[in-house]
Amino acid sequence: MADYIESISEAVLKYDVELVKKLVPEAVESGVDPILIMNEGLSNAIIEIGDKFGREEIFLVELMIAAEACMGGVDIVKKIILEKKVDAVKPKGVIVIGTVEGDIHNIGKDIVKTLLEAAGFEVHDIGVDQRAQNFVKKAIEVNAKIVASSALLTTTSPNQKAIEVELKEAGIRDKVKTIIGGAATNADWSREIGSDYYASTATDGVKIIKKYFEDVGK
Ligand code: B12
Repeated sequence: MADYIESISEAVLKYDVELVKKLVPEAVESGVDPILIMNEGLSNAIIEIGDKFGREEIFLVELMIAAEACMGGVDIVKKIILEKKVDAVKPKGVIVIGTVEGDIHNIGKDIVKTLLEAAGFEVHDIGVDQRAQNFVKKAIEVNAKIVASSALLTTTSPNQKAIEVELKEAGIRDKVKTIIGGAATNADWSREIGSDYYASTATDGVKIIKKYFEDVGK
């Protein structure tokens, strides 16, 4: 099992998109937990690549190819997780999710979305590079109880604050809870901008959201 996780990581680190696409379904077939594949095989590898990029050891183009390999793997895991979803009958709650304006990072957001859907929530993904107004517009349209935003860049995380402001301006701040995540965020940032919750991982985010809906109902 650990061998598969390691091989998947190595394939991302070697920018081998095809090998990632081959190994991921094989790993699942042989009983490796798909969530482990996302969190340890794929995410850890892309974060290592990001560190190399940060230290200027690799070029942007290499970062992009590694991201493509990682996304290829995440897409396969997503399909597998959602196929296995059992409690699809009645959604447990409505959530709007997206990546903030100026930011096109979607891997983490997509993992959060997949795990939420697998847990039975109705998730409206507005995509990447989304203005605060779009989060609010969608929340009103679908009557969401949670607005979740992802920010990976220190230059774009202020747009999570903009979501708080827009929710207030629309007069619905007391009707929805906000949760933030992504590498540019932390608990202090969450407190500073007044978001209700922060999670450092997709799994923790899903736990928080599940607990919220269990406590208050839909
Ligand atoms: C892959 C990647 C890219 C890919 C993105 C591909 C894609 N489709 O997403 C590409 C190559 C396009 C890219 C571009 C850029 N990137 Co980039 N990128 C990364 C990298 C390596 C990994 C991000 C990632 O996918 N991680 C894996 C996922 C699973 O982790 P995650 O997103 O953090 O999500 C997890 C949690 O945070 C959480 N989570 C995430 N969102 C949410 C939301 C909620 C609600 C919750 C509850 C939880 C949650 O759940 C996830 C799973 O547990 C990071 C390095 C890093 N350490 O983050 C740099 C990084 C974020 N990028 C960086 C930079 C600088 C850029 C560019 C500006 C580069 C350039 N010069 O052009 C551009 C910006 C483009 C833009 N406008 O957005 C910097 C940011 C520096 C900073 N402090 O602002 C980083 C940190 C790299 C570095 N060390 O320098 N990037």
